[in-house]
Amino acid sequence: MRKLIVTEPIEGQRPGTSGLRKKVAVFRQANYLENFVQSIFDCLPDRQGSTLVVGGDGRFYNRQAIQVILKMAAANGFAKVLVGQGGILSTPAASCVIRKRGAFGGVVLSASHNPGGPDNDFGIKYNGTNGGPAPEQLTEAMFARSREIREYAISDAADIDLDQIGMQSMDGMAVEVIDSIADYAELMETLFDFGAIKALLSSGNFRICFDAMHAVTGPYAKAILEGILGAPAGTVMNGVPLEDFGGGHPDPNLVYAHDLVEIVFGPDAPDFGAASDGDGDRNMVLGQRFFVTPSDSLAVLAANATLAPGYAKGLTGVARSMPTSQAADRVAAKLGIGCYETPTGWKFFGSLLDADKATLCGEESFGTGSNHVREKDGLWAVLFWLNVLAARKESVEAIVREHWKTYGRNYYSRHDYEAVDSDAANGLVAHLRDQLPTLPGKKLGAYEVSYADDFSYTDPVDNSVTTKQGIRVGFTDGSRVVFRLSGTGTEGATLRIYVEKYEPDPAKHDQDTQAMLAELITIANTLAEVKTRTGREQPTVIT
Ligand code: VG1
Ligand code: CO
Repeated sequence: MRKLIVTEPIEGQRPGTSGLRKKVAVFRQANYLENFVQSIFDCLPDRQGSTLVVGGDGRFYNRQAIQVILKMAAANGFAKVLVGQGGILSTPAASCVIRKRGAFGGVVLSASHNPGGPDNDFGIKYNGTNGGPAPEQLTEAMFARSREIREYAISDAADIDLDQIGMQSMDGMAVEVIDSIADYAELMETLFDFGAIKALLSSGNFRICFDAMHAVTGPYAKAILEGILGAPAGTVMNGVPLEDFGGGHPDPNLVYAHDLVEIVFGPDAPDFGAASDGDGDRNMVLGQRFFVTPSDSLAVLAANATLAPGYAKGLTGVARSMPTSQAADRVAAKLGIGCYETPTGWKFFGSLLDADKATLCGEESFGTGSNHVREKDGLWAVLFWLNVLAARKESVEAIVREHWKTYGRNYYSRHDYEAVDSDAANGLVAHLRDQLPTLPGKKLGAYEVSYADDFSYTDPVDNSVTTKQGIRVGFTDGSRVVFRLSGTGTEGATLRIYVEKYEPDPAKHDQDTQAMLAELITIANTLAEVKTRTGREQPTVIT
């Protein structure tokens, strides 16, 4: 039976870079989840009689939240919900299912790379009919709704059996529990040369290792890499999703994917290593004792895209988030295709992909994707690399080094200062903003400032404007430093400083990244008064 429950607005339900993320304890407060879900539904007036997709990354509270969402969907007029078996859908798989099944939208439960478990993080976001994250105007409308909500609708029906594939019913609404992997695996097969990848993996002289970090990609990677593509059992490590990701940060970078890093930089290193994050949308790609930066990965995939059947016709354009290095821009220029610079977060790529202005998109934060879905996609990136390796029959390192020779190398690093005092972080950004008008033309060490601004973006498709997306200081030689505050953290503020230096000379392509960037890092720290304002001597994480 449908019930209306009286509630009060709860503070702080503004979605960030990728949905609403809070500590589990916050989500478990009375009415917290219900208020936000009703705020989502209230912003979707056309939902009556439509189909919703629901699934998550399997972290702690996933199953309970899904039962609540199903009951609220039943009471809010949805005709049908498709839910991943066990409540599992990786973020790219959720996007795939929404598109393939023509659903109205989807609710994705994930805090992505943030740690999980009772004392850690949970998250929720809404994806639209195109399979992509709700755009800013919609997430802002949901937030506005959360501030005036007075009641929510929920069914008092019994829980659904999430493990039983097939049709069930809840208060007149159909609930179909679907295989979490099948639709996604089928899509991958249409994009890549599975025959060539299979031949490579079974050739006996190519070894790979995939670290699922105890997160959602485990079953997907096992089914596709070990199942369909015939990689040896054990290729996928940490492959069983755990509610707390084994206590780690499910964030695929050189710091947190340490199990994999030890193997890939060890004495018996495989030819290829990869990892993905909590919800399966990020990827890290490694060759034998060789790290590929995410910005380079986007550029290399763009340059080699036609080797994969799904992209054989070429790309219409590439898009990257503003802090991502400009390596992809050089490929786009050479290919004579469009190149777009968007604010951080996948929601800004949606309109470009829908309008076919961009085919590939990427972010420096280990995110790469294409128009096959409307989310970044970790396992897709891994398969793309394997397709390129199978076609070129060269090592990862050889391919990247040749890329640098052709296009020059963009040395790149990001320094994060996590859980900084929020007032101090806001003060730091305000101080940078104040300096902007005085910077152009100024000499800072060996560098001369050519422009300094607070990044503002006008979407070329719908003309929506998004302001204050990060402070950029560009130098006359093409180097850049960028500053912004994270929109995914749940504790204080996280300051991110992105540093990039372009080096055309192949004789200088073998340097240590931090050493190459040392002077720019000092300039950035001085401009932002990082030590005095944050009280920190060193970044928490360097990627
Ligand atoms: C971070 C990354 C951003 C990414 C976002 C979501 O956001 O910088 O590039 O899109 O996480 O990724 P922020 O605001 O903390 O810098 V995921 O894999 O956490 O959904
Ligand atoms: Co993620």
